[in-house]
Amino acid sequence: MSEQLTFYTNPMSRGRIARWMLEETGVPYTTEILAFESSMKAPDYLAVNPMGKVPAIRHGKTVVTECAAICAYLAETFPEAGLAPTPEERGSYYRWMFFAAGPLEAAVTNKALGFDTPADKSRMAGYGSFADVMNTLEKAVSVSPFIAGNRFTAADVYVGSHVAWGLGFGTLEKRQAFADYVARVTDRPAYAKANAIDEKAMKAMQKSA
Ligand SMILES: N[C@@H](CCC(=O)N[C@@H](CS)C(=O)NCC(=O)O)C(=O)O
Repeated sequence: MSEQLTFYTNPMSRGRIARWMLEETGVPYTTEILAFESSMKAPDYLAVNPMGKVPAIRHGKTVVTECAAICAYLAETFPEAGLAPTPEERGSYYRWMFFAAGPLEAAVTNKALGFDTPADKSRMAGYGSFADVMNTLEKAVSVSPFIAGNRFTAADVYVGSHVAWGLGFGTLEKRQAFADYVARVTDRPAYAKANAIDEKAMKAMQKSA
């Protein structure tokens, strides 16, 4: 019997990245929607993720937090979905997934908070500067149709989510290469389905608030 898969999320969060990945795998899962500042900080959930943040998944006895790790875990655990990298894709797959989880996330967050690395201190910052990150990301999404090569992988769920959210919220520079990449990676039934589920959940939460 397959193991129980539980998804902890809030529809107004990065949980949407994990939802998209779950829908890409096509495996059944149950969802627990948590409220910021209440159930997300309650002992039951802190036992799952001591950070008190979403998303998280529990698969049997295995807990995975961090969107990038959830994407990679699901791709490897459900290889029939075809979203894990081939040996040829593996380098770019991990390179850009980690780049998005580290330098990109940090640069975008700091910029949104009004901080950019002083030019004489960029050596100390893992992401260098916001400009370095934007230019590098533009090259990464332009050399091949997908981030790891010629086909869609779990790395596109993660990197594509960052780029789509960044363009949507205005935290990423508006560049044609970013918009083209988002159009390529989001043109998928699982993306539409995941968003429809979260939009519905979000409206239900807002109605009951
Ligand atoms: N590094 C984490 C970030 C998770 C995160 O920051 N989630 C936010 C929502 S987008 C959250 O749960 N915030 C609630 C809080 O910090 O109280 C990941 O990639 O999964």
